Amino acid sequence: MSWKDFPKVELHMHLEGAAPPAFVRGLAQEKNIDLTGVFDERGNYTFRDFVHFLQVYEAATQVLKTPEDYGRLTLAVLEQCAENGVIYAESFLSPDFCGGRDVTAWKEYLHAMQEAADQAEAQMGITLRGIVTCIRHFGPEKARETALCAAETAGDWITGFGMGGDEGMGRQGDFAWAFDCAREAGLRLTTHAGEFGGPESVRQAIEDLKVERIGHGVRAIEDPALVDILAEREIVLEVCPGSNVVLGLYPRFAAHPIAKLREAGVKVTVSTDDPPFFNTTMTREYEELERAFGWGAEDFAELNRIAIEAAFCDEGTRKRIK
Ligand code: ES4
Ligand code: ZN
Repeated sequence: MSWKDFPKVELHMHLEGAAPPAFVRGLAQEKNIDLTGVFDERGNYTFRDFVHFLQVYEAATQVLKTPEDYGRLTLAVLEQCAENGVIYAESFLSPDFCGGRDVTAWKEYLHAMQEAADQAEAQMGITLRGIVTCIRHFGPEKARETALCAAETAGDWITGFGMGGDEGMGRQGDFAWAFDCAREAGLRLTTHAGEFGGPESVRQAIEDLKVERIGHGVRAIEDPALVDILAEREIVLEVCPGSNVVLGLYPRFAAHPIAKLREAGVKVTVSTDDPPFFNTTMTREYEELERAFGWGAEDFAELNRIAIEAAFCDEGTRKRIK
């Protein structure tokens, strides 16, 4: 069957990373910005490996200069999500690219994104919440400024704080100040761990940052005692299988540990990460999971129930999307 219209909840998506290539090219043309190296001859994003992916990603964000650009981006992304049956999404938002972590500028960008999200909700019935994210390879000091932006705008719409970027740089615990600051502002916490870092990075995320969800986390499978900890503490994994396959963690969907983690009692959910970069959509993730593991409507409904319970939103919103 086609999973396109099956209602879906997605917890792990990067807003700039979800920018449709045609949208980015359009803005580049309007502003006369040279994007050599960002796209291949077929017009898709192109990169060699994870670190190069992060560079291309940053290069593509050059076209996003103003709050208005971010409003347009939000609308373009939510259109794609809604077309794939997504009814509720959480997106990582980066003050680093939105005014360079200046609180006043950040509020303007945020306002534009929220207005676009309100419009998408009215027109397409999709609900968005924002997770402010710091970028690990920019270092702990910038993460601190990012956390202050997050704390200043914490509320009904900015509901979480997270960290992405190069997991090879520093340790999770180097960023504890930022996560403590965000927690004190009432924000819910997640961090990328166990993607390029091994199981130790997942342990550090839990112990040093005290997050309740983990972006990816899939390499916990290499440490059975850690898998038990994740299951016991009900730490939710935001698993992005298509992203992991394209970035070479696993050679194909059938080799991905999501099914084993789920069988071990870990709460797993499914997301796209940076959909056009990884040639994916939520529909495609479901199709591949069906093909690899024989998952069907009951399995996907269960993943969505877990995602709704783990969503960083208030109870009223949770009831509405149930
Ligand atoms: C990421 Cl900082 C960032 N942006 C987009 N995708 C990512 N994956 C890991 N870190
Ligand atoms: Zn990610």
